[in-house]
Amino acid sequence: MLNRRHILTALGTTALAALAPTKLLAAASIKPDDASALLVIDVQNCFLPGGSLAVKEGEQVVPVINKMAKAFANVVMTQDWHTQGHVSFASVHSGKKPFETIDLPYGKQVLWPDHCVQGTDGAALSKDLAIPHAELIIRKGFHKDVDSYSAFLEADGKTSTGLAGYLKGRKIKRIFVAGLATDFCVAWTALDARKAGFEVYVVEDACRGIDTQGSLAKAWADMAKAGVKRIQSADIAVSA
Ligand code: VGL
Ligand code: ZN
Repeated sequence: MLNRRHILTALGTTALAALAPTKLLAAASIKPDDASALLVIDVQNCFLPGGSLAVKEGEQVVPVINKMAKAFANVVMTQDWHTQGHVSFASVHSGKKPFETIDLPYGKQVLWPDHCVQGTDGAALSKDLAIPHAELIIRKGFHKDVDSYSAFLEADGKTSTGLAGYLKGRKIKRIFVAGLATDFCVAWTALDARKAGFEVYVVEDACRGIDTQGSLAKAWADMAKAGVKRIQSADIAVSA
């Protein structure tokens, strides 16, 4: 005869047995294919500890990205690449301090400390990135009077970097976005990738944010609304 305790134990075991394989599968359920590309956004010295616009815990994305990149046949990296005296620098607007905003012809612009000036050490990619198979490095923000958080479109909303054309030419359909910073270059890139018709995943633990004036929560809300999928690096299968 089964008493109440036996029945509960039996149920418990069944429930566990049923859960375990599902959980294991869910742990790495996304397998990048040849139509997938990883976009590694702005993992540059200026955004890392000691940099002029250091993102909190920014260095923690590097090992996560290096590991994840092994799952991708296609990897593209970006570099924020500003002129000296770039319009996004607070230092060129008298009386303005970093993290304040101004109105520019193309809209509202957050002002930043000088960062990622072309050819400087701060603009270099982190030496700890280990992605030798990355096939393209795209630079952005190189027009003095226009910023470009997005890897696809400059902040005027119309000047293309050419990245969508490149990816479409390579028959890429799915974009996975990682890097710095979640609420600026990662989010703007993910949103523009959606607008360009790609399926888009942002890998949360492979990104870190700046979070000024509620920007991080807003970025995640905007991305959710646009159909960007929020995933973790453990969701991606890295085959042996
Ligand atoms: C970025 C602020 C200014 C970024 C670039 O990479 O997210 N943020 N320039
Ligand atoms: Zn910048």
